[in-house]
Amino acid sequence: MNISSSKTLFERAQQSIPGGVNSPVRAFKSVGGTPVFIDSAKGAYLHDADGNKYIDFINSWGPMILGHAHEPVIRAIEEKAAGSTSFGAPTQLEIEIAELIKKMAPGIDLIRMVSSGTEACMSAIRLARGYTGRNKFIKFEGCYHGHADCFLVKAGSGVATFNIQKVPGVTAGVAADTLTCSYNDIAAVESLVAAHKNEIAAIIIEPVAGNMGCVLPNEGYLQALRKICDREKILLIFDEVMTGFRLAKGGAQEKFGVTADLITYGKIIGAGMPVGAFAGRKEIMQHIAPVGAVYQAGTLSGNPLAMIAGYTLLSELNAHPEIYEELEKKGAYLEKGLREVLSPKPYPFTINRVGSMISVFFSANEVCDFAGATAANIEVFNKFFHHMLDCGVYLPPSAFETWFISNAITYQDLDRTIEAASRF
Ligand code: KE4
Repeated sequence: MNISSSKTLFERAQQSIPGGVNSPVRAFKSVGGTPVFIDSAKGAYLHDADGNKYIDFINSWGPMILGHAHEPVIRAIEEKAAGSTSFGAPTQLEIEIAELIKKMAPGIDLIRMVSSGTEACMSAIRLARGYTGRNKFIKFEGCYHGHADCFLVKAGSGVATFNIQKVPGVTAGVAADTLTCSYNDIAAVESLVAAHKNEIAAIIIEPVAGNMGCVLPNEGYLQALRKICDREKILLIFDEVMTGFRLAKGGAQEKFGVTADLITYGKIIGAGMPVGAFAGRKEIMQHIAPVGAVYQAGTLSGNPLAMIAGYTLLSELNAHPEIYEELEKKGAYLEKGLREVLSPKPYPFTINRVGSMISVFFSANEVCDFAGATAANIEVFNKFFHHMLDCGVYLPPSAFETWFISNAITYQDLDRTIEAASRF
């Protein structure tokens, strides 16, 4: 493919932006090569600065569940923008999206909007600490909850992609309150809880991990975490920034039948506009200012453009639950096709999938935690990534990221993706 414009733009970008990108994982640093600069997108397709067209399996890292430039969302933003982009004052629309989310997802009495998943997760940890009076929390190796200091300990996503063992700038003091153990190992959680009796405010988890590639919870794992939290009076926080409104209307809580104490959202609830949120029962959420003393704030929290975009997308998902069945069928079709065409290849592989979240690991073993993900053959993944990109299929540029399927993708697109993989 001719990507000369992207090459020129990347050179230029690096003169003014660190690494030429505004988020590290976009830089193709781990897969190598030049990141393609995107000019526009519509439905399931991206168009880069050289006019190349790609089938998109990043979908802005999750938000574009109904595809790019989804007509109703674009129209809603255009209309709303005419009335200004932000007021910094309360609006009826914020009530409407809050009431809609309460209708769609379990376990929510109150929800606070913020502007990113990082803000949502860091606020949820502060609230858990303020509510319990405890300082420590447990996160899982390979899980990513945004770039707040306290989360940058054995984190996934870009931290794993670049194998950053210790992030400079994160102080020992902050890291000391972050306890970690491997995903899917309930005994490890029990040991941490025993060693830090009455010190742990929360356990935060991606109920389906997407930031070490797609990794599923073992049967009963989430339920076991729920039991430990109930027994130890620890708050269970589901980070549903990726899974929320993607795995089901009620996200992972609905899919796995486990209700968390706090839930964080992002991505889909903004339909590609900057939105995050944290939510939960009133007895916890009412500790948030201005009702309680746990301070949290944001200039653009709940701004009308982001709210109307999210409200429009969520309304469609709420009204058409059949979308989730369609996404499941498309995910299963892609998984089946990839298994068929990759089997005769010289590289062992395994595929993890939940609904429209899927990952291919070049490993002979099952991948159920970060150790398994890092043991996979990254070099082969990087070759696969570039092969697929040259075939017009845009996968996440890291072995430690899940792919996202949008409902705008057609079975013809899926066949083209499978055919491209058959030529690897
Ligand atoms: P943001 O601050 O990037 O909006 O959300 C942080 C976050 C929190 N929780 C989960 C489960 C997430 O996946 C994320 C962000 N996801 C990454 C993709 N792995 C964003 C992509 C990027 O960092 O550029």
